[in-house]
Amino acid sequence: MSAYDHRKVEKKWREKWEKENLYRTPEDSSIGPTSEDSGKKKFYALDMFPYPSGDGLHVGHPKGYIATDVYTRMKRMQGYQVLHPMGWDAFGLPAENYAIKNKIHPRVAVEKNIARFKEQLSLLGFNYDWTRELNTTDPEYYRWTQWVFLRLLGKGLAYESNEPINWCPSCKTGLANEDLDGDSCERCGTKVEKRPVRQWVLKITDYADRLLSGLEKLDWPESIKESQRNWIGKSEGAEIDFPIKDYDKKITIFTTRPDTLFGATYIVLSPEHPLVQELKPSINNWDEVIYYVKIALAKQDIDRTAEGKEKTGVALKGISAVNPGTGENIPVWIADYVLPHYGTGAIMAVPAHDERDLRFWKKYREQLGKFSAVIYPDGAELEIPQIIETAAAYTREGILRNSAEFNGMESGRARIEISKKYGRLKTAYHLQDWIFSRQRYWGEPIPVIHCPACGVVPVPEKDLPVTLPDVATYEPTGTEESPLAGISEWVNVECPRCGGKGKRETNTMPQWAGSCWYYLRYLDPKNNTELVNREKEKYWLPVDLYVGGAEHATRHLIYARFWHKFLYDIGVVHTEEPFTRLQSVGLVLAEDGKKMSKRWGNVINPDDIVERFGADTLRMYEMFMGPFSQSIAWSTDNMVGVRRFLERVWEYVTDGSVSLGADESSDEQKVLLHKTVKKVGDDIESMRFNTAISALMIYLNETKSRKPSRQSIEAYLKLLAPFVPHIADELWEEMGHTKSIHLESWPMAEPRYFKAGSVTIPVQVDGKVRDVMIFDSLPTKEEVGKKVKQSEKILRFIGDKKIVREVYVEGKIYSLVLENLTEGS
Ligand code: ANZ
Ligand code: ZN
Repeated sequence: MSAYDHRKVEKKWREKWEKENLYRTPEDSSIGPTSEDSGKKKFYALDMFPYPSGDGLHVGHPKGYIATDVYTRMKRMQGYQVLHPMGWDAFGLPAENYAIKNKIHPRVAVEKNIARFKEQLSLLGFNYDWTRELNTTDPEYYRWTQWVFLRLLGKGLAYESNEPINWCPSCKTGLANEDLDGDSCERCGTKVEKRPVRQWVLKITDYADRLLSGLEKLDWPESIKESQRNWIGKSEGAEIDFPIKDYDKKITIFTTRPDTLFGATYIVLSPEHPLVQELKPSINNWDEVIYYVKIALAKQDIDRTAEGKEKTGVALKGISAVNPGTGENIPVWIADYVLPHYGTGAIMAVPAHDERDLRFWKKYREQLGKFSAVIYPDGAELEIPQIIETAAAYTREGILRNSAEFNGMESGRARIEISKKYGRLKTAYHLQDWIFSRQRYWGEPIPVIHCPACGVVPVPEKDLPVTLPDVATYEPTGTEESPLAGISEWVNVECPRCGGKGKRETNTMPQWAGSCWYYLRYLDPKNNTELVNREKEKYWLPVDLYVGGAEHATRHLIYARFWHKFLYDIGVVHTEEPFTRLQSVGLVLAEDGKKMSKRWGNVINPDDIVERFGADTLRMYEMFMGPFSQSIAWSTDNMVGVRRFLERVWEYVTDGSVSLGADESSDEQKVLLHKTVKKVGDDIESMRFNTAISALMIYLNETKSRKPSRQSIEAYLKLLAPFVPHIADELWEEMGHTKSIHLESWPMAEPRYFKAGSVTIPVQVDGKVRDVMIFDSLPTKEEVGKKVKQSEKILRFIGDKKIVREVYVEGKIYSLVLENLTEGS
């Protein structure tokens, strides 16, 4: 047979698979009682769908897609009903900024980019069911995104707010906290400002606790779970009320250390705290106060709270509060390190037991008076002068002193007792509600109408989708209004409630909206009466394997879990979590070790690699590079090594030496084959693709010189098929099969060789392995020795010689040393 020509082979099989719809998942697999597939177990593998950017794919992008492709191909061969879909996440800033830069309508740009992405992906031989392809910018898709918004609105989980938000002066839009990189816009790097802008907000905080506890059951990388925990930031503490002297008002503070109440020396409010305005008549230094407030408002949270930054503040002169424990009057301050959105936006400061409070006290000590320590380490003393001098507060737990009836109590109990007497136990979350509107064109219109008489009126469901109109300029206006505001025919509508003159909401949804629920739409992409059919949802959910980049650890993966839990609450889905198992993909770095980017000129285009070396080589190489979740630099040399391996496979199968008769493999060959079957299956299952491929390479090396049996070659090709689907199908056909190898069943590692816990012990004679013994469980030296003496192979090597030593390394190896006639003589 001719040499391996990847161009010919790959084109042939791609066309054939497409013509035969090899990878189409039946629509009614679960629900049609007549469907022959109805009883099959399902496997739903999901890739994080891409933004179709204008640059096309580089070789790093498909790494995750190759992994799910390998995985699902194996699952299909193992008899599962597989769902492996793909689509496009095409709303949002990246697509819009690209369109603006290149002066084309975003819709046109997106269409063009999708066509390009799809063409590139199709070269890689993926088993996607393209009949389920979806696009978040398709009105038939975003109709349901809008539908979910209306449901959230109906349940009081979407609301309008006018508080200052993050504003990117370059992208000219508001941003959620999650969209910041420190104090800068994550998209363009511009430092963001605080601006009060009318915006829509989703009450994700109502789900904080469930988002946290739900993590426990998930098979996700620990690092991603940890980022979510940190992002949610749950803190158990208490709220305590401090009366304001001569006012019928109180200040409620949040603290994680209510046990330190008797040491609270002053109160600090955030500059935004509403009490600041309310107390104005009694504040003697109002000019100074208002000046400080103004400056604080312009700052980013991160600049206000950063570790190293010096903390500043201003006393509210004329105001004092009463420490409810000691009954003493204490000063009230404002300081920008106290954030308005956390806890109650007010704190009690305890210099003896909190580092930050101590540093602040040292700075303003003349105005803040004396403080005392109230928590003591068991059996030890604390000296205030020493605390001040070393700036080392005692922040640990201990025994209470100077705390009236709580003296002698331990911190743990005091926390509860003091909270009960002076306030209440309270849990706080750092997570904030999700700023859900953008002042941009390219997003889902928010489906509400503002009516002067009725207020906010939801667009009736029957009128969905509210489609994006065409505009002359889609560039941001910078006026806190989206470009949609300029299209009066679109904006001015009848109020659905009173028939009066209403105006459409002109803000659009953030780019994360469409990806909050897309995995549901794949199950039922053409349904135009509901988001997803209940039976299909029941069959396919949850997603069994979700693969994508770790950069989505907080945003996408928190938002999608939030929407899913909401959809669960309103009965659309039956599982509490969408993604059971998550696997992150490591980056493919450029050959120079840098991130692949147009900026560095180090991008490798998959089309070129496919053309020169073949998609199978590219696929196998990317899975072979190293541990899947690690970032690893591309190496053309190593890729060429993989190509050579495939050439050797080609020769091995096509060189005419295959024995077509009965299986003549020796026991040793069988052990190797079954070991390989077991290893490759287990490794794919746990996404250790690199070691699966090594096992396939070792197998070929060790069997190449022998005459292969038909059974063993067939099994071997099946193991290769998920990685290199084109060449595998070609060689399969070459062996006389007419049905695609991808519809064959996965080889079994025979229990005879691979009982659970089975042990193989190589046996050496004078340092060379001559046989392998198989046991059901860990054998003793006697058991191995007995079997060794029955092995014909071993006996042949022993011949007439005497055995001088037998060494057994438990579970590893058994060695015989024979009498050496020349030794020592
Ligand atoms: C008194 C106290 C005494 C505190 C002490 C700590 C140690 P986490 O762990 O993040 O929940 N705090 C409360 N609200 C705040 C806000 N809006 N901005 C800035 N700081 C705030 O931190 C909780 C602690 O951070 C609270 O407990 C409070 O200081 C401060 F020995 O109260 B603590
Ligand atoms: Zn109205």
